[in-house]
Amino acid sequence: MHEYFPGVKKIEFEGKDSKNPLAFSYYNAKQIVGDKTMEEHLRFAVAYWHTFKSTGSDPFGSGVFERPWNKARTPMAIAKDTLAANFEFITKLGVPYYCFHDRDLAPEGATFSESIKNLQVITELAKDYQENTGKKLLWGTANLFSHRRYVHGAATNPDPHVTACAALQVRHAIDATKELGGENYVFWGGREGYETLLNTEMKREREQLAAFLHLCVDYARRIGFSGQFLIEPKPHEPTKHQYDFDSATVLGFLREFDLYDAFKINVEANHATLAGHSFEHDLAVCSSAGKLGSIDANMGDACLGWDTDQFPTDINTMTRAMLLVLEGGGLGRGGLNFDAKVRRPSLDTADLFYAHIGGMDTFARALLSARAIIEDGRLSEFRQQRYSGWDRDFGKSMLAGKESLESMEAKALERGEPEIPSGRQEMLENIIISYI
Ligand code: XLS
Ligand code: NI
Ligand code: NI
Repeated sequence: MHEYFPGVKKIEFEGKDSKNPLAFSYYNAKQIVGDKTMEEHLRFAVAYWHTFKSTGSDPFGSGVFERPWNKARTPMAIAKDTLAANFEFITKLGVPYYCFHDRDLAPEGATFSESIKNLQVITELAKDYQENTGKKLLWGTANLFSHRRYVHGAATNPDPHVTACAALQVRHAIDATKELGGENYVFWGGREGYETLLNTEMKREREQLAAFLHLCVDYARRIGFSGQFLIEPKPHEPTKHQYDFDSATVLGFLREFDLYDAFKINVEANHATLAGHSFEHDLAVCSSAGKLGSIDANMGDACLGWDTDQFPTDINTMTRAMLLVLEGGGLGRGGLNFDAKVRRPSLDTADLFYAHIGGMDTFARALLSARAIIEDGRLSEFRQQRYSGWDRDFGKSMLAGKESLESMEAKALERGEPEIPSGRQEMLENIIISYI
């Protein structure tokens, strides 16, 4: 069988003093951290689109990556080569999962039937690779944003004919995900949003999106797909106003249209920051609602206002993220999908390994630090103390609905002006710093 990464052997853990760029310094898959191995905590996935299909193109120039798996003469031959490269890559990297869009896996055909067939053929091959390598699918999704037919959106399109095309695509993407034992299925908004209200009826578009998602839920139930459905929020890009702006907006949308129980959220770090939040904020919104489904692990660039999809290297941010994940009971059937791409000048296939190794080591360190911070206990103790009034007498009684404005007023009058304590932010930040 052809080897696409001949210079690379299985990436091993060598410890933090290692100078080998093709080794892990912190990620030690079988190391026990608390109640699970690192591998079980982190559930890493490689994103097919960035790692294998990204060309390095930008608005100023076309593709520059000359990937050996993208060279065959027909689109289906390329798809087969790419599949081989994917399984070689995730096996050498030691990552348990991958994620794809239907169109990453198999090319669009000349007709709808051909597109469906292409996906089925590659899905069968992927199934064999999974069986032979033990690798698994974290999630699948449908690309409802690249093709010309979707310029005005998919489910939110002013023409239901286009929405029918999207339905066809999602149906087969769910089938492929089910066939491959995918643990989740993701809906990212793509072009579900708008450029100008001059040509847009927002009320209709949001109702269409909800009706479409109901069809998807019904279909998945009917065919017995047991994976978790996830929505991935993003505030802008490609459209100016994306309907799934952030996690809080999506949770409100799900409630409004009776979809709440059927979905969790896939939080992407760079999308949260584009929405003007921190990554932690969006994680906290989900986790406090019991809705944290999975994570697209990447980061943006503070100097650039778009989805730069860089590999995560910021230990401070990722430690705070892992704190939230651990405090919320872990990732469940979700995982950490590297929705991240190497920069345009990172031309070599070796760069794909360096990028993922860095991301994995960052999260391994973040996991270890977060676990140590939890064991230290000072942070949670401080927070518990800060709210302890709500666990006592009239705090508790107000929460139980047993007080009135009058009875609360009586308490205020009785107790007089409260003493106000410090929030201690800097002291708490120092606890984090001492562990990273
Ligand atoms: C784009 C999104 C996309 C989703 C999957 O910004 O992150 O890659 O994760 O459609
Ligand atoms: Ni994403
Ligand atoms: Ni993104």
